[in-house]
Amino acid sequence: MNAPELILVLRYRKAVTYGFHALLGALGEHETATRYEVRFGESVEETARHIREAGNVRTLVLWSFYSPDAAALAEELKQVRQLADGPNVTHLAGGVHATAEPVQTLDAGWDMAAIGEGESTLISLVDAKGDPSGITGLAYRDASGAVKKTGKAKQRPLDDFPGFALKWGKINALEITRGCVYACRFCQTPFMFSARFRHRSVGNVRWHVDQMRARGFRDVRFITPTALSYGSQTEEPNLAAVEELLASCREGIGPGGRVYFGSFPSEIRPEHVTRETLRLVKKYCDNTNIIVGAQSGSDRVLDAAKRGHGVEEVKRAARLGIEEGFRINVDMIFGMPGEGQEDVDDSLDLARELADLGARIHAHTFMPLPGTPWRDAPPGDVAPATISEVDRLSRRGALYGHWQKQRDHAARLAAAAEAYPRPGRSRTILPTIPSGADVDRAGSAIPPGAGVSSRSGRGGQPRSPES
Ligand code: B12
Ligand code: SF4
Repeated sequence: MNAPELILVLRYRKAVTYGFHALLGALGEHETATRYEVRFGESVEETARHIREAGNVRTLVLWSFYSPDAAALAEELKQVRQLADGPNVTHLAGGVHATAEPVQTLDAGWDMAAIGEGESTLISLVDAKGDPSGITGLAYRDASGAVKKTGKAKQRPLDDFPGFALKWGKINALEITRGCVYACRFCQTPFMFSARFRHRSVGNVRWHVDQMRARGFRDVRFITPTALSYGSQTEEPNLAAVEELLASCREGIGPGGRVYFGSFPSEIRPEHVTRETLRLVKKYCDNTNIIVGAQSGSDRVLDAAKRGHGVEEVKRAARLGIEEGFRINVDMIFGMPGEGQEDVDDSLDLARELADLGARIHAHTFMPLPGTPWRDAPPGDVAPATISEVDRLSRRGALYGHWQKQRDHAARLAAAAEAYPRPGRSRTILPTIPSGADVDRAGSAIPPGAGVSSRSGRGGQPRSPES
């Protein structure tokens, strides 16, 4: 067999695999003249060993991570470089963090950052045997040290590429929807992919399910920003499309197979929870739990975050879900920008009320995530009194989550944002006190455009994080 012209080494971590599997799915179906090999580095040492064993062959080391892990992975990158390096080796980081913060990514030591969707970028790099010239969706430093960005990565229909990597036996939850019409200020999804939904067709989903069944896989799960938005282009669910999808998956996976919808790794927006939607899930799916995104017990905070729903919808969703026999897990974020003590009390009241109903709270500390409108917000913190109440709920088994670890992540992300200011954009979007602004009952200001009863976030058109 001919020697490879290009080696792709994936720094492969179990925590974040879906993005890599989508990339490999695209590559596996792509016909190229380049002779390449793919190797998985499950640790620093294994990654370095693959690089060493590549000898002088052109080697692209691929990294994929979310922002809270960026600092730790920059340390890993240093270790890998100490163990194995050479002029033939290029370290390329992609995914949500590299997209939002390409300059930080380059400064942290990566040779190139991939911005946006990676399928077309990666197959073009493989066709070009690793040479980035003329390939869109990349950022790197030129010979003078200036950052060069090569334009927007191609966004193609989801049906154009498989959702996972059959060729390498890497199968996971299937991405059925990319992008999001909502514009929640703590979330990167609409800014990363676009403020509209792109759905995988039912026929294409069914092809994946058939492939899974043929290989002995029995559980079908979905990646989607909002499960009941499948097939819709607006905020209204398209239940006919959801039913067609679920019926086809149910049939495809066959007896003994299981379909999960509205549970890990996706969730349902509270206002989409109705008896009709719950019964649809019950009819075709196997999940006994549903994840509902609530985020706060304060309407003021929900409006500032542009969630597009209120607290009442959350309570209704939990009640209906429990009445219909589901275990309800409710996501809540503490420490969002502008949150005052009364808002925290409202959130704790909601948490207690939901816990009494039988729901479980998945608690998070607000993190100012790169690529979101609240990237420059202060880190979320939780007062000691709140911590003891949250602890009490968790001892009852009514609350869980990594909210303590997220406080550390939040502080680190805020420091990184300070170190990389975005002139003219930074704090204008936060609930600071402009003159003449409405002042809420807790005395803090309501940001312009985020009035108490407004639903200004609904269907908003977010700007790209780098624009
Ligand atoms: C599924 C998911 C998870 C899963 C991941 C499971 C797994 N094994 O992969 C789990 C539950 C573990 C998870 C955890 C967390 N998550 Co999460 N998660 C998601 C979710 C819902 C989908 C991500 C996904 O897989 N999409 C499908 C794939 C195909 O897309 P992708 O990963 O973006 O990859 C594409 C591109 O980014 C690019 N790409 C990716 N990597 C690379 C690498 C190279 C070399 C190239 C060229 C391109 C490239 O190409 C891919 C194909 O186009 C998103 C929200 C969303 N709807 O997108 C949040 C999201 C990614 N998560 C987020 C966060 C913050 C977290 C947590 C930190 C939260 C927490 N609870 O503490 C944790 C920590 C995880 C960790 N250790 O790093 C944020 C990340 C924002 C940021 N800037 O960091 C997101 C965007 C949600 C949000 N709030 O905005 N998450
Ligand atoms: S509904 Fe909000 S939180 Fe969920 S993916 Fe869309 S923008 Fe993000």
